[in-house]
Amino acid sequence: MTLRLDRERLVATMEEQAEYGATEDGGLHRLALTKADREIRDWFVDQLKEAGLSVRVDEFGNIFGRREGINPDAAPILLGSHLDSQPNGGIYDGALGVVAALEFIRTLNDKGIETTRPVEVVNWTNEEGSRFQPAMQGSGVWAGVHDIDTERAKTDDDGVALGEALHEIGYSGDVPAKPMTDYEEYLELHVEQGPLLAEAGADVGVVTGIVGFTWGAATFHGEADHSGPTPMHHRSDALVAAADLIAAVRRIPGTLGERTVGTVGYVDASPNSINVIPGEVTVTWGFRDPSDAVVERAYRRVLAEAEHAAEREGVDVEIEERMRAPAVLFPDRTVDAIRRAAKACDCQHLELLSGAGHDATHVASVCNTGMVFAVSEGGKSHSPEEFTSWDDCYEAATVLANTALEIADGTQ
Ligand code: HGY
Ligand code: MN
Ligand code: MN
Repeated sequence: MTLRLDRERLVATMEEQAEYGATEDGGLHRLALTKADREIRDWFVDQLKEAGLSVRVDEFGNIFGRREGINPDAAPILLGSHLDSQPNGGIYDGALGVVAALEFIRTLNDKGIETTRPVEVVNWTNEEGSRFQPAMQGSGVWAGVHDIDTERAKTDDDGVALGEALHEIGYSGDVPAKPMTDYEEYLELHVEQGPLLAEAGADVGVVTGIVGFTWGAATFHGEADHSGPTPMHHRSDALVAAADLIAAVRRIPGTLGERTVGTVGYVDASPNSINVIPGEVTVTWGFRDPSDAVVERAYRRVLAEAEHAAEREGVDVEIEERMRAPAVLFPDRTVDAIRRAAKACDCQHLELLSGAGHDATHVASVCNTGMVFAVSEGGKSHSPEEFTSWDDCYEAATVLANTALEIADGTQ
């Protein structure tokens, strides 16, 4: 008999969380460690306490809630995702995974279900990697991929250090940011953020793994000068070099793998004045591919292209890789458990690789890990147009819950 959740409560909780950092056009602006992030974190801690969970916050601001099991020594299962958003992002990215985990706990409480294993729920710090890089930062520190002091020293565009911002919002916790015990499984529900489920007419996605990434920035140093009297052959125009690199980032994926993608998402030109030749320009790159070797080739290509662009324009260039995340494949036993739950819930499922990064990338290096995807209508994400119907949210949350119940060895 499959566990059914409280659909109304799931929807109401999703709508409630979407109020924190809400934008006029129905999106979310809830950057990591800002006031809106503090507010949603306070809200989340209240929900955990109301559900009877013990709460702890680690030194990197990751928030955990714990529901005891019949066997307190059994390795817990961990469910969750992230509550920070992109600038002007969507209301489902990350939040659906946290709310679905909460709904699982609330349903266990309603039905008086005791699980053999303890169940923990987590909100990871700074999954998005927009204000501070890298992405999946909190789960990366927790999994031992990143050094906590190095990450706490990272600064945003205004020079604010992450550790300071964490302290400012009151979430620099006292628990070490690392696994306090062995975990049996980590399960994350997330919106697909791509078009495949919708195109296939599937109800849910059974995620087989996540692509690898390289993210970085190239800063071109030219000479700011008057755009009028400076003859063309006297110029060292940082923006012209940056424009060359932007075109190259677009070209590189076509020469690599079928699934290679490349993006320049951030450009900062100074002094950014209509009649000044740009003196300094920073552009970022991001490449992803299912193969780490292809990601490495993309990285080498972008380095070479940046050097050539700088040479052609007679400017200097500084290059900094800000993130390298490995491609991961989830273990069969977890993928099988999610597939079984999808079938038990009578959901048409599609098996797919995630083109987006998730905290599961790093947690997969700590314990068995798997993901369930909910349908992203139109495949849009990281924008207010991000949309998943409540039915699709409910279906995917039910598959997550039934997978978790089986692994937590719940006795109904
Ligand atoms: O970039 C990503 O894939 C994620 O949204 N941080
Ligand atoms: Mn996300
Ligand atoms: Mn995202």
